[in-house]
Amino acid sequence: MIKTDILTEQQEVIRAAERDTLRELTTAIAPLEPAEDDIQALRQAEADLEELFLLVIVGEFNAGKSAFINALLGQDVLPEGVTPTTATINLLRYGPHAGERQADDFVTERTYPADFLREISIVDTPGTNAIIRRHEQLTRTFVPRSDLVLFVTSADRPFTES
Ligand SMILES: Nc1nc2c(ncn2[C@@H]2O[C@H](COP(=O)(O)OP(=O)(O)OP(=O)(O)O)[C@@H](O)[C@H]2O)c(=O)[nH]1
Ligand SMILES: [Mg+2]
Repeated sequence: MIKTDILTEQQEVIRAAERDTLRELTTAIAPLEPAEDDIQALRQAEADLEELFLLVIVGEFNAGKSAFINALLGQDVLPEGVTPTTATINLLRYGPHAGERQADDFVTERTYPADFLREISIVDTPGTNAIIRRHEQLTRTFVPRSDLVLFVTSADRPFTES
């Protein structure tokens, strides 16, 4: 588990207890042959405890979402560009080395050794008006789990339809 400065010792204890409860529940329901969705929900709840704070960045393509994240981290972690650049959802979390892994067709998992990421994982998303529309995954998987959603818009075109 990644140690954070955000939680107090007592809150860490509660988090550990909650994780144990989820594991017990997973074991307890196993003989009942639960649906895959239910098992997945428990696994996700456990994973969400690890990833305490999830910041999701959304907005149109070319709005500067990736640039915003790079500025936040003070390093060029994510590719930026004038054409639709971010093609998949990028889940960025702390790791001792910079790394990238294609989790599935829609999600790229990246690690980066920035201290900021020890406390907060960041989700960079493809622009909402890009040609390829793959927002279902985002709306279904990441927005409900997020603690903060930041909408980035360009001062050039602040109130477009999308
Ligand atoms: N002048 C200026 N350029 C910026 C700013 N923010 C981003 N850019 C540039 O605008 C372009 C688009 O930025 P990105 O960060 O790639 O935009 P994005 O929202 O991630 O775009 P997609 O990944 O395509 O959805 C890049 O060339 C950036 O370097 C800004 O505040 N000022
Ligand atoms: Mg981008």
